[in-house]
Amino acid sequence: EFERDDYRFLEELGLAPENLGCYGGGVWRANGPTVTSINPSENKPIATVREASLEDYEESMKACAEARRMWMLTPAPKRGEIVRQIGDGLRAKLPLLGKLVSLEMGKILPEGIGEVQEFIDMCDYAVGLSRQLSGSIIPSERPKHAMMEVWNPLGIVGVITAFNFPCAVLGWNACIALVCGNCVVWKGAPTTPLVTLATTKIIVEVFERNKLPGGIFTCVCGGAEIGNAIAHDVRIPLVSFTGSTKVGLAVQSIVHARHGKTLLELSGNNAIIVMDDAVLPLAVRAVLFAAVGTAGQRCTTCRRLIVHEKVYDDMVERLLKAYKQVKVGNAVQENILCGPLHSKLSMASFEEGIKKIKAQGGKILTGGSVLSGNFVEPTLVEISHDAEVVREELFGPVLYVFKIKSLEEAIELNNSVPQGLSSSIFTQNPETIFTWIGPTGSDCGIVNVNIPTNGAEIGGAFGGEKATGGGREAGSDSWKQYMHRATWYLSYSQITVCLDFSL
Ligand code: UN1
Repeated sequence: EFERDDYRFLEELGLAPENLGCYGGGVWRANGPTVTSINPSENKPIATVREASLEDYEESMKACAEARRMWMLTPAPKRGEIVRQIGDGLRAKLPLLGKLVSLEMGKILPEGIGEVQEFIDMCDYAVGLSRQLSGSIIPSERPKHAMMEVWNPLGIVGVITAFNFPCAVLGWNACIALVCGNCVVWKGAPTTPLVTLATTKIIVEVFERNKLPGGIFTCVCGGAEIGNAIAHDVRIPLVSFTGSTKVGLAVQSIVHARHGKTLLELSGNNAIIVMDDAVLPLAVRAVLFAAVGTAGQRCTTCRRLIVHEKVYDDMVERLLKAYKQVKVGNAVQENILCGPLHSKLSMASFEEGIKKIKAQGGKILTGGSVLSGNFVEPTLVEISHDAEVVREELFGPVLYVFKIKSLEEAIELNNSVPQGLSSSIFTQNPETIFTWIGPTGSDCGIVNVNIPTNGAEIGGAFGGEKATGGGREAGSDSWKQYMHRATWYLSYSQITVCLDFSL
């Protein structure tokens, strides 16, 4: 039993002060080291989780490999029905799980709830998709021959997620992977194990109720050792990884060396351009939400603001006013706009980042300091666009502001960083808009007009180019990455037509 009253809701999510962090083959077990989950708003422990050992991982993977065949042969719409029930399970626990996301990750409550809602939406999306995993019939050039393209499951998909979206990112991957006929092996972030366990409990309850093999969904709490095991595991044809560019690159090289596939969602360094014809009040609100929301810990967070010289002073002044009104505080409390940074590690990189900014000639317009605990001031910085620090992803509420003279200059700046996730322009001019979204415009995976860089919907394909990794998750045709394409050629003629050697 939890001693603190405000942690007692965790019992309704199946959590206890001490928990086992590995679910494999329908069994909870764990023999690895114990980690303590910390509430970043207070820097106090919530509960402990015993992580998976490599032996636990191996046991779980055996059960997963056994379940694989049965799940691949289950008709896709039947798999969709299971995902529909997972959505119902999440709906029933929405307020509680949302609160846990907020408590353990440190994002504000509406965002915690929003994250679980995104998972529910993904379930609905995947249910429909389960009846639309269509292939195609392609005209054959040979008489009495048919050519078809069909999609089959890969078998097992590994999903490694990050602390900043501890619940929704599993949803983007698992909902699609499951309806596509794959078993899922999930490693959540080491600092958000309670969200991992609570989410797993909701999912596996559905498999158990439907008397399906427990190996279809596996959860392994752990750190780099488990991540490494997943990357090396030849039983896992696809590894979907969300995290930093550096770790993503390492995962990619391990998986590719064994001819596996990867789906990478790596660092972003997203810019908003404000042109001289922009509706400024709209732009200010968008920038505030994109740069300060989630305390700057989304991969889609706006980190660079590129403003036309004609509206530069006005825009900066309005922003400074808006920044002063931001309430920073305990994430689960009401009316807070900016919660804490997630961990001591995040705090260290914020402080390190501010030092670098100052050393590289950055001028802090507002913020720049630690308030107390894990709370930092939302920060606005004027700095030269070629300062080294601008090329890196500082995972906190720090925004760099630049002045430009033309659209060409703005696009060049937008595209000048290694990352290529999200981008946005504020303008009312159709020519500017179509240049921005066209071939010589933004080089990012997400190209917005008059809305923030964050807040992407699940119906579209989510992901980015260059150092962001090139993967696309959630909607559109992202599902194809979770399947193997087979091209079928069939002859229905008695005569051998293949003697034509020109083919
Ligand atoms: C992330 O930060 O890892 O566009 C993903 C957004 C969200 C996804 C963010 N839908 O802000």
